[in-house]
Formats: sequence, structure tokens, C-alpha cells
Amino acid sequence: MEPVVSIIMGSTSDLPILKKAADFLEKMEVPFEMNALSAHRTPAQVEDFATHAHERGIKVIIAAAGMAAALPGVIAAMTPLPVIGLPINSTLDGMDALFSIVQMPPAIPVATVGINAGQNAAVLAVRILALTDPDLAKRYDAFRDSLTEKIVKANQELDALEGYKFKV
Ligand code: RP5
Repeated sequence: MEPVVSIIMGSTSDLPILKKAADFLEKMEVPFEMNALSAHRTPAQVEDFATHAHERGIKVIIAAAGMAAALPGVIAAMTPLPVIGLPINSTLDGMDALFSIVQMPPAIPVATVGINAGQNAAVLAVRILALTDPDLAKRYDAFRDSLTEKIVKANQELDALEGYKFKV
């Protein structure tokens, strides 16, 4: 089995957030790999990864980093693949990482999800892959249906909520 999504994190201290991404890819049966690479600690390895990922069959890259998070943008500059940036709350409530990742200069975008939004990063990757994979699209649709059911159930519980004189 060859990976189609590559999850890259700036440090293993980011792993708890990336596990949410890994869990969703696992649920959707999407083969993925996970590695730590750092724009400032291992720049040569980042270049090697980014320039060759597409030749290995990778279709989407999820790149996560905290602080002055250069990693997703640096990777995006060296790959033809879509890069999903995931800002990690390491300092400054994650705003430093969010702005570092989302505010890419023109022509080299990073598709940025919310701070610590590990699952959303994986959902976006799945939606990209599902465009050309009908079976994956079906699994994703079933996930979407489960979200709808959750709100239907929530409304039934709210309807049953008692103890208010003016709740109608
Ligand atoms: C970033 O610096 C990492 O992505 C991490 O969010 C942050 C701190 O890294 P460690 O000092 O915990 O390795 O490069």
C-alpha cells in the first residue's frame, strides 16, 4: 500500500494535533504517511521531500507547524501538489502560526485550516482526493450523513429538555 497523503509536522510536539488528521484518514481508508521535518532544523531534508513527493504518488500534503511556521509555505514553493497548512498553537495562542501559514505571498498558496484543526486538514485532503475516487466519495458522503444525524438527535434532545416555564 502506497501513501497518497503525506502528513508533515515541524516537531513531534505537534503530534497530538496531527493524530486527529491521522484518525480521519484511517476512518476514510486513505493510505498516509507521517514524518517530522523542520524548515529551520532540517532545511535540506525539507527540500528533498518537497521536490520528490509527487514522484512517489503523494497527491496531497498536510503540513503542520507552530510559531513562525515557515514549513507549509516552503514545501508549497517546491512541490506541484496542493499543500494544506495546519497552524499549531505553540505560542501566542497559535496566531503566529496562523498568519505565517495563511498569509502566503501571491502565486504560492497554502490552503490553511484553523488553529489546531487537525481533523479539518484531513477532511480537506479527503475532499480533494474524492474528486477522482468515487469509492472514497461514497465513504465521505456517509460521514457527512452521520453529521446530519447528530444534529437531528441534538434537536430531539433539545425538544425533550424540561424545567422551563417559557420554553415552547
Ligand atoms: C515548530 O516549533 C514546531 O512545529 C512546533 O510547533 C514548535 C516547537 O517545536 P519544539 O521545540 O517542541 O520541537 O517548529
